[in-house]
Amino acid sequence: MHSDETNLSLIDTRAVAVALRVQPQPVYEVEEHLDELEELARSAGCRVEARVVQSRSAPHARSFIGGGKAESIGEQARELGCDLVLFDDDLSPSQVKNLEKIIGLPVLDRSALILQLFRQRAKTREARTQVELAQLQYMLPRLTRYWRHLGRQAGGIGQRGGEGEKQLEMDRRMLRRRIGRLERDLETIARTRTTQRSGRRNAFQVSLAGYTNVGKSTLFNRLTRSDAFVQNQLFATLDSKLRRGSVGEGQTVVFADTVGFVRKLPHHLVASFRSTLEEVAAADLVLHVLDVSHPTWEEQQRVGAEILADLGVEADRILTVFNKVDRLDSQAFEGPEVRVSATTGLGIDSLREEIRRRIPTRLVTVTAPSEFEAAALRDDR
Ligand SMILES: Nc1nc2c(ncn2[C@@H]2O[C@H](COP(=O)(O)OP(=O)(O)OP(=O)(O)O)[C@@H](O)[C@H]2O)c(=O)[nH]1
Ligand SMILES: [Mg+2]
Repeated sequence: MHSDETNLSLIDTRAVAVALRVQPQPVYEVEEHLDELEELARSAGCRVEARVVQSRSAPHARSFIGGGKAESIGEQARELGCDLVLFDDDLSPSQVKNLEKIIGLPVLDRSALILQLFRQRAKTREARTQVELAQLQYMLPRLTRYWRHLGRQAGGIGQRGGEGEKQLEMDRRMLRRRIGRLERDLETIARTRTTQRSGRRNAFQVSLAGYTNVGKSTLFNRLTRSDAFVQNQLFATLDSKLRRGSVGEGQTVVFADTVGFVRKLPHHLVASFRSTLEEVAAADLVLHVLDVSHPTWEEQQRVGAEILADLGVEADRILTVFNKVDRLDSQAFEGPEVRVSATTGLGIDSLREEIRRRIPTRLVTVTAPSEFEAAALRDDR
């Protein structure tokens, strides 16, 4: 079996997006999270046709939003010709099953959506293996006949015909086998990576971390004069990329560009991206990049700081970089922080200087004078 057999596709699908507001959560916060869910959906190729916010004092145990509400969402979704219903919060496997039964369409929660988006993006063998593993582990307890509906479009699971429990059991067995295989593959890949990493340890490493779409790859390109993939979409980068860059005064460091963070990052995803994230964490210096033009950048900063703390990155190894300052009027954002614009180049030299200041002296590389400098030195004598 090759990996496409377990693939789903959200490309050209339409959805209703649903959020539960548990009082006293403010309405604007629920709407902001839905904005992001819609953005995640868009990045995966799925258009959100309608939004529903249900207020309750607590989630409904069986159906999360309540049976009556689920029924009306099902009707609305069918009227709008939708293919699926997205939930902003994580649902338990039994909630997914109950909701799908009531709604009559596939139900995806935020984690499932993020996993699907990652699946579409992953390019290198390691990223593909990591994402597929995370997705299958997530799907296994949630597998219902409704997933077929999506699987069909990509030649996915449930293709051998037949309905009912027997078919489901076959699908589950197939997934378990595939999961075992992927786990073994990943171990092999991780061993190779560790060997490669130990060979690189003499250079000062600087990794770029931060919320998705803040401009990490754009900044990476500017610092290393390269051409990593930049796109106004969530999770444009999934594969880490390493490259040397100059920080002035003849010194070079190794920069690492990696996957962005997002709030409510699925637990499985974090586990399978462990080796990628460990590389971020193992750097000598972590640039925590923020998009100061984003309406919720402060919340994104909190999410980023939590993830970095989880990964064991101490505060003194973090340098906060305020990006996209070109979008603000200059007075609006003052302070001693490192403020840059990766697109215009504003503040990049001070950033380089700031990085240089953090390189311990034992690592300062003594480079031979260039021919030009050598000539200048001779002339001096
Ligand atoms: N105005 C402005 N736009 C920027 C700046 N830096 C990046 N962008 C834009 O922001 C968008 C996202 O940039 P990326 O570099 O792909 O962001 P990223 O953090 O690598 O995103 P992911 O890989 O998805 O996590 C692109 O449309 C960039 O052109 C900046 O300094 N100013
Ligand atoms: Mg990127």
